[in-house]
Amino acid sequence: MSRTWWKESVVYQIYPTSFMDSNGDGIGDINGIRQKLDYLKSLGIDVIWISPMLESPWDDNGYDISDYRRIQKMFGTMEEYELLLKEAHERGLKILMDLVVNHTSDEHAWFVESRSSKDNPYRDYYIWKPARDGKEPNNWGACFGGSSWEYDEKTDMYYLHCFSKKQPDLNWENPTVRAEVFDMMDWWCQKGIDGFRMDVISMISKDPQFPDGEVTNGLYGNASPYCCNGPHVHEYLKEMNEKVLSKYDIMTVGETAGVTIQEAKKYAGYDSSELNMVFQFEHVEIGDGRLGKWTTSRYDFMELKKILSKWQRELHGSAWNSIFWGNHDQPRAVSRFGNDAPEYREISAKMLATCLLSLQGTPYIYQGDELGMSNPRFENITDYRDIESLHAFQEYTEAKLISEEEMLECLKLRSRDNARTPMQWDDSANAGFTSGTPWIGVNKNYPEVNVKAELADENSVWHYYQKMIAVRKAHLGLIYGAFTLLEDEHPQIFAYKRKYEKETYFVACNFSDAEAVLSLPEEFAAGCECLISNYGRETYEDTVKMKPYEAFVLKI
Ligand code: TEU
Ligand code: CA
Repeated sequence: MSRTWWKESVVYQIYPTSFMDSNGDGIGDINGIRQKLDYLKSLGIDVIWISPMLESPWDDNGYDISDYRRIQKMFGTMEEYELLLKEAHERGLKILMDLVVNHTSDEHAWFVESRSSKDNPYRDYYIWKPARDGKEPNNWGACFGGSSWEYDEKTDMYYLHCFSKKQPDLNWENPTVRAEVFDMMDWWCQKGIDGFRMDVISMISKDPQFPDGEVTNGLYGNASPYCCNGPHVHEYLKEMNEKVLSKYDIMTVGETAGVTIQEAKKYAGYDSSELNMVFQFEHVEIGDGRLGKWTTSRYDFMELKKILSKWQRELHGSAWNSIFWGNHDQPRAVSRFGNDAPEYREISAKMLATCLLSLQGTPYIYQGDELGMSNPRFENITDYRDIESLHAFQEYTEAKLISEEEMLECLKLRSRDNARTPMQWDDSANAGFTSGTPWIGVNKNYPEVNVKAELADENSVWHYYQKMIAVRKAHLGLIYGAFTLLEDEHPQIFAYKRKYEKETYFVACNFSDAEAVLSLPEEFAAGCECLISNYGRETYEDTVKMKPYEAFVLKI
């Protein structure tokens, strides 16, 4: 196993709109991030992934880019971005750019040209189809509601948009599109960015037949089988690697919704010459029902354990994992996988940190999870901002697939806005995030859950994250070690061994609010070094009565 910086890094994701507002307009910005670089350095992270900050009409909070080479005004200027890069590098921190090239904004100059006429040179930068029987070319539903096809009167054709109608999909079959994207990527690498998180990169090659999908929600066909992991996706990524990625010492992570183990080995295989790693989503989709993520059921622990173990076991030796509980699209980790009740929020957040930072793969910490930030549980649909949540609420309640009350309960658990409330810096107004009016409500628990309070409390979630990051970095076995699942059938405990050269580690995480009995493996029973315990225990022997959400790491 060759040692590599991006395998040994801990990544911190910043959602810039909600991280820190330096100019009082209620929206986070670049200078706000610069102010917090020392905070991030003190946590012990190495790489910062920042969600898009490029010019955008803000239909999907910046994942609809209208100019790939200009910084979005509300975040600041190119000079401020370059200063951020410089000051991050001065601290030994790297910065990943969020690359959104499956689609652009409909306000991108390319699309404005493309839609202007059928023989415009940019026409084939996008995917245009004629009507089928006077209607959309197929039955695909868009991720943000409605059909995946938008009719354009001017040229009497439909264009494809897998997300919102303001996010037309680029036509990657067109070599000129690929060349434009690679040129833009190179331009950013020349500026000194340290890599890319690649938005829905598994979707850049579609099934050329564009067949109808299975109707699962009673409204539209499921497009995923025909627009994820398509026929040319690996060809395009090999070309990207050859023309751009291979020229720089950068890190790449692909967002590959719908990816299987076999596909992941193609995207991120050590011998694939494509990407360094990918995000898989099987664990965060546990509990999905007939309306997909819109459910109030949390998750089945045994399924979670099975999925995480599968990815640990089956990628080992052939591809590198990424490990995450949350991001800007997911609810808060402690609400989704831990327990955000006051008596369990902190201890279960520490348990999740223990698991996140003791598995093989690059760990990704989402802003605020190091505090144990939880879902805000907004009461009204007017509290929500996310296009996905708002469209789903409207579409599903109007179609009478679910009541408004039930849908609000689903939003409280699964809406993307749960992770997009402002970062909680202190107990002053708006949690110290802004001196203005925040673009979205602040979680009401900010007086208790905030950076200032947690830095002052050595038993805080924050200090536990800092310590667990340090434990991971001090023990290569927790990074590179082979994973073996133990206690496969235990209904509460996720226990596993990590073996690396002469070192063996034992990790146990109680995912339940009840006590759980665990017999330590023979080699650990006679007492060994306890590297960390979220209950502060120093030794573990023989048979352990684990407390609710107890977690620990042992080493021999
Ligand atoms: O997300 C891709 C995606 O599939 C999301 O819709 C996510 O899986 C879903 O919301 C979870 O329920 C990426 C970005 O991360 C997301 O923020 C963008 O909205 C989307 O692509 C379009 O760019
Ligand atoms: Ca601002």
